[in-house]
Amino acid sequence: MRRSYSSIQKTDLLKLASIVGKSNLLLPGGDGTERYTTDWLGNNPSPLSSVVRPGDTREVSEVLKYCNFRGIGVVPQAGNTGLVRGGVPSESSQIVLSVERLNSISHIDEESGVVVCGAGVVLQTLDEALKEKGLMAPLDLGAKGSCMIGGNVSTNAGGLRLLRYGSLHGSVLGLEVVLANGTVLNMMTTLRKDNVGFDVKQIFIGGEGALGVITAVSLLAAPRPTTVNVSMLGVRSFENCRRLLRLARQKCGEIISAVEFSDTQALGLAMGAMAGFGPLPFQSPHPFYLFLETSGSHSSHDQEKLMGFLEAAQSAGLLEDGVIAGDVRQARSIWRLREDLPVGIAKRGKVFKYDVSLALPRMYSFVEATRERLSNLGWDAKGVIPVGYGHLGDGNLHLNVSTPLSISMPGGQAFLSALERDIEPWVYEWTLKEGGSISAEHGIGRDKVEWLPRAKPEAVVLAMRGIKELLDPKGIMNPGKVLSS
Ligand code: FAD
Ligand code: 2HG
Ligand code: ZN
Repeated sequence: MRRSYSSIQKTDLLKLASIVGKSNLLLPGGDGTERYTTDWLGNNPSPLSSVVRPGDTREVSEVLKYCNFRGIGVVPQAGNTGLVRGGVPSESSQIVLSVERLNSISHIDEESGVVVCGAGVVLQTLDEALKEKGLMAPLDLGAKGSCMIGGNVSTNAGGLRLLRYGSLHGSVLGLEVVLANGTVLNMMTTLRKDNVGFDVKQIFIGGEGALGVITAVSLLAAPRPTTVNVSMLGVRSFENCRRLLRLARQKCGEIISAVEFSDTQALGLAMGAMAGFGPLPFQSPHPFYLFLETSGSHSSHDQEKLMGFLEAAQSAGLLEDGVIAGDVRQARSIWRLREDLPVGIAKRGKVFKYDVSLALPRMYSFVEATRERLSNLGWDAKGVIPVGYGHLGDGNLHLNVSTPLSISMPGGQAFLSALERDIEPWVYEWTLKEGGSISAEHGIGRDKVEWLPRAKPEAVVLAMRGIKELLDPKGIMNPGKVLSS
């Protein structure tokens, strides 16, 4: 059953302005709403939506209470770097609720490593504040300069170091959440252990704004490593990347903090499209690249282990070439080659993105199968290039299908629609047939709503709907995302 939502009247805007202050209600046309209604990939489904920017939990509660009463759809937004159209409105009858003003870090406890902060703190800002106390955010991603902790928790973001520090389901200790009717759930514990009843906060971690607005977070930070080694290895085949991962686990297990990979096509596309991307630190290209980071507290111990791994890898014939960063600047430029891949690839033209978990032996087969399919259908001759990269250590592949066109170019719309029909539903069917996940870390958002019921058992989807109905009976929270209404 499709719900109906109220259209927004002038009286609604006056009421919202009275809650958050006139300057924190942005109206389309002149107030700069575009950066809130357009997502990172350039999708702008509802340019006419207004934006409300509450300054504290009480204001969030007042806004939601009013919108719930009026039946106005609310789209929570943090840094707006999401990749599945979850944080932008799909209709002008929805408003964006930005948490960007909830940006204070209230407390960092050096002894326990717990940090308490607002949902609008930018991840990189949080990490820099933690650094001063010898601590580190337990997650890291390429979007760290813009994404915010509230958005990270709401998407259960994975990123580059999940392999070492685990998911946010483990490192988030407490949350403050405002429900659709304005009720504030205070679950802001800073305790490591708390088994008093159900752990209700968990449903908001990865809740994608469909159940409530996260306003504050208490997070267990990690001790900041004092020795970090970053290396980039040239590898002949994906099979050898897997062998190297296994060997790295054997030889450097406890100090590994990231194992990422990219195929040569992904790096080639980014280098071709983005000025300043690269060059590669090798004489000649290799079919695959592995990015391996170790982190610890004893430099000679870590280096000895890393060298042991590299020597074993060389003797086993698994390595074509390799570099180890000699200083922080070199480490940074190696990491940029991996972290900026989405940025570089997006500069070429429209990209279709698929974020899947697959068993390692089948992970790269997905890219190969897509390449074969699109080539058989003649798309390679039209400049369509499927590439693969991602979080090898977590079994999370990012298949990106890059095109030379954007939607606004002449013929772009027809070209891209026809291509999309040849990619989807095939990619999702392939992933599900292999027992994989159609969303490893980016979420469902708007992009995969139709696929969620096929990716989970019916009884589980019903339980999800029951939770949604209980917490948001009028369906105002992020309408049309995660679960169809
Ligand atoms: P937004 O984009 O603003 O929102 C994301 C979702 O959360 C939306 O559904 C929104 O409604 C909801 N939401 C936001 N704030 C709240 C809140 N306070 N309460 C309730 N719901 C809320 N993701 C990864 O997992 N791993 C990566 O390695 C990674 N790398 C990236 C690299 C680049 C260059 C880019 C552009 C994106 C990357 N992402 C990655 C995707 C994205 O950065 C993450 O999903 C991130 O966690 C989103 O945070 P945000 O603050 O931008 O959230
Ligand atoms: C990454 O790991 C991000 O770089 C983005 O999750 C992946 O853009 C993508 O497909
Ligand atoms: Zn990723």
